[in-house]
Amino acid sequence: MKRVFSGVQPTNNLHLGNYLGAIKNWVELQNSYDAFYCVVDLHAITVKQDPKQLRQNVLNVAKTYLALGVDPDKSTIFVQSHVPQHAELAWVLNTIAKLSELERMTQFKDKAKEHKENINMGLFDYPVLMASDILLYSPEVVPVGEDQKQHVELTRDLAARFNSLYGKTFIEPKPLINKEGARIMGLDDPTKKMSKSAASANSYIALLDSPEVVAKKISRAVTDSGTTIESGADRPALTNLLTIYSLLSNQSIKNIEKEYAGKGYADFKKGLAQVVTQFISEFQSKFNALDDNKVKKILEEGAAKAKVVAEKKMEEVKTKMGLL
Ligand code: AQP
Repeated sequence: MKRVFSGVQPTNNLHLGNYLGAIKNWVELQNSYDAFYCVVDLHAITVKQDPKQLRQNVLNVAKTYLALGVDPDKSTIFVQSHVPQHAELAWVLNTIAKLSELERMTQFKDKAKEHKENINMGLFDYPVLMASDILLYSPEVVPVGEDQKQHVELTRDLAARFNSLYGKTFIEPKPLINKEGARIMGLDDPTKKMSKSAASANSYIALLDSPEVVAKKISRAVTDSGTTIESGADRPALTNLLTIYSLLSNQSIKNIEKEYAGKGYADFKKGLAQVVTQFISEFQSKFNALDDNKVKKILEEGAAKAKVVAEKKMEEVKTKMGLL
């Protein structure tokens, strides 16, 4: 059975962009692939975290996967730091990754600007750790949002380089990126992607926001000049809101435009708030019903399964490289 691997950083509660850009795909893929879905906590610590909050976030991200439909009977769900081979392979790949290719990574450039006081080696090396996460499991595909495409391409380059130096060891995985929803934009600035560590919470809709907060954030969302409810290249804010509406309600953007023809932004935002609230309420009732101890058990079992695969691959890497 072909494999799929992906992960999310527990930097905060997840938002609609994480769901529509990535996790929605995971849920479908687990039916036809051997799926490995990880909570990538070692990535999260590349920016400063409060230990107590981080522990809670790791558990919340795992619960979010489950409440969104990732099924532990079909998918291996685990925490990155529970499988030490991720960090071990990252060291190995560091010896073939080039400084110049890491300097080109746009996420590093953006995060370095955002965290000027803490531009640490981990932040710079993030893509190599991500390559290790992926390559340990030999997946054919990696479902991600548009922002992670560059990192998956680097992963392919590192896999090919290792293979040519030491013989065929890694599969070169392909990024799997949705046509719609691959880049959900910030509500307060449609030129920036929705991000869970954005400076303003008004930028994102967190899956754990209350219905009141959702309605408030949507009512404050930036709109374009003009008054009609239409998408288009010159209307980035409306296009973003229509995309969210369309993906959560399973209606085409054309149909939604027709429904709101002759109506204004207030009506549209009210309708969007209803669609988002309904989705979020269903999600939250599943999330709240999950028992923390049962989730921890799922993560333990997931790590045990992941370790079997990761240890085998790491042994192969060491042998190929001449490590005794
Ligand atoms: N705005 C987005 N639209 C579509 N997909 C998105 N993803 C993130 N933001 C959007 C996808 O969600 C998955 C998990 O992302 P991540 O947490 O590992 O890191 P990220 O890409 O850096 O996401 P955030 O929300 O912006 O986190 P912070 O603020 O902590 O850096 C990935 O597949 C990503 O593409």
